[in-house]
Amino acid sequence: MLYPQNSLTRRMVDLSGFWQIHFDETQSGRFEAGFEGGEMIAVPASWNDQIAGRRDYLGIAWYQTEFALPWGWRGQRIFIRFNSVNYLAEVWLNGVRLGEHEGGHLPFIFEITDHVRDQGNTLVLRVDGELAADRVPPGQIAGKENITFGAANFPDTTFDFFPFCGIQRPVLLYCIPQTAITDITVVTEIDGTAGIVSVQTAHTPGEGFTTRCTIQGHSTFQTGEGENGSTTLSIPNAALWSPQAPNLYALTVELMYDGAPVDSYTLEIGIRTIKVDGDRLLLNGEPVKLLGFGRHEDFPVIGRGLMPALIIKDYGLMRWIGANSFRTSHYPYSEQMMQLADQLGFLVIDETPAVGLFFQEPGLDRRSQLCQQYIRELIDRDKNHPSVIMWSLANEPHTSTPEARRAYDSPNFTVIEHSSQPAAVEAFREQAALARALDPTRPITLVSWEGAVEESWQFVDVICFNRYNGWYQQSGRIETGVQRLSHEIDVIHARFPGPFIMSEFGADTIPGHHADPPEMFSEEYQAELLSQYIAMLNSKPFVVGQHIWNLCDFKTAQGVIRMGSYNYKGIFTRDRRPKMAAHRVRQLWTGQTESD
Ligand code: GCB
Repeated sequence: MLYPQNSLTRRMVDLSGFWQIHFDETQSGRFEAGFEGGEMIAVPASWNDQIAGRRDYLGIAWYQTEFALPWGWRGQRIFIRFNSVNYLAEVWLNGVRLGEHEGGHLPFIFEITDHVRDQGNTLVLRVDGELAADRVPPGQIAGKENITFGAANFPDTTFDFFPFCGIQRPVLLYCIPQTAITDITVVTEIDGTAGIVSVQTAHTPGEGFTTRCTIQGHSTFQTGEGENGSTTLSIPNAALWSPQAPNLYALTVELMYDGAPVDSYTLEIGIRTIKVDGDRLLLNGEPVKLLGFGRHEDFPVIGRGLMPALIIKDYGLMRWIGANSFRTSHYPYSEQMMQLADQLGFLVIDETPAVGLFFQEPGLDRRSQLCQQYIRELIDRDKNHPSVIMWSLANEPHTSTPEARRAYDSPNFTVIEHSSQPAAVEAFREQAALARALDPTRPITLVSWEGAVEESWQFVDVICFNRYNGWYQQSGRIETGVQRLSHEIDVIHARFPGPFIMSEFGADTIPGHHADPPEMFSEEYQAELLSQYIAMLNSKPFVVGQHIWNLCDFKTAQGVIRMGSYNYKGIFTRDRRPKMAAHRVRQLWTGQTESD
């Protein structure tokens, strides 16, 4: 999927601004053609903390805006693109239903060429933010104990972040030529000092078209027998892409007719390889270690809405602390975040919105289909980013059987046969195969807290493990917790050899709360816990990554383990001020002290 852009042949305008919203608690209204008397709402941004009294509203809301067709677009093909609407969106233009899309965080597009007027267009969305057991991420099963937290949450999520709703990323209106480039897929290899760039292109069907691909002075043609083509460019003495030197090349694809370009699209690409070799993760043939974070798109007032300044701020914080990597926990991040990862040189574990899954409860078929849809949409969206080095199929699905859990929780981590539920194994077998078929070039992972009883790890290339010893377990006893964890990691590695990433570890910390000796929730405790984890992880050669949970404090549902409905495991506060641990981690990761 190509991000809209302005070029010689393409135009794009952003419909962000003040729209109207009508909350439809009783679900009685049909407002396909528009409505009177709504409230004002800023798009993009979640509605929850923006509109007074709507923080916990997760029902139906109708959005509307008006727009005119920009001058000169008539005669082109015209589309509307929603970068992210959470959770389910149904869309109408001038009363004509365009379609619907399920799942927040991934873009969707409708062609509106035949429905758009020159002026006075009314765009209407019905957004459904309800949590339900057959959605992904799922809500609770009615009448059952909360599968993740034991005690009830409000709103009743199965995951540990606030279920913000609404139009959370820009809505773009764009036009392309009648016959246009519709897709580009880039794969890079390294041959000695040359970069080998394979480009596959697709265009709308048409006779007599050829495609030209150019990278800074190197160009090749693929002659168009049909709408799909491929070509390979060799770049001598290529400047490779890496965190130390995020070199990018502009690849321009032109669709030619009668010797002249009728469409042109430019993509920033990076020449790099990513491979698993035994216990190592190799970037451009060299071992690489990931230092970084799990994060959230989360900020006061805007909720999960796109805020470009916050993206810059967070990359600045990650740079300062010596991070080179992050995981898009627990859903795909904005396309702007991904573009900057390419430009700034961050290594990204790109995660689908599958979090808090369960496999015995009703709705499994729907949930599994949605997971597959998300894998397709994510790879389609992000396949050309050099920063994306791995696909994460899910975070913390609840996979083990109760018997396996009981045996594993013993001092020696006893692993019994068939430790995962068969339905979970089947689901991840299929998902892993799908991801590999769609992208054979990148490793895949599954992020789990289950430990060596996670049978679905057999399908992935890299183990990503979340664990909170010294916090949820061995509370108050950091050393005991880290020792036990060290042993557990060895047990996991013996069962699932290969590169291992500690994808979450941390401790909730109230900024300004101090204790000596360190005590849970104090700044000292967080700094000490992270130091001991990092030392232990550094001692194991197969550990290729350490991602602290979390970069910043973030909003959650209400529940007894979340004071003020925040997760306080950030090493920066929600408004991005450093806690003591931020300085400690910076010292450990960069060797620099506060005064440097
Ligand atoms: C986890 C989850 C993450 C939570 C974290 C915590 O394992 O993956 O979403 O926020 O634990 O702090 O409990």
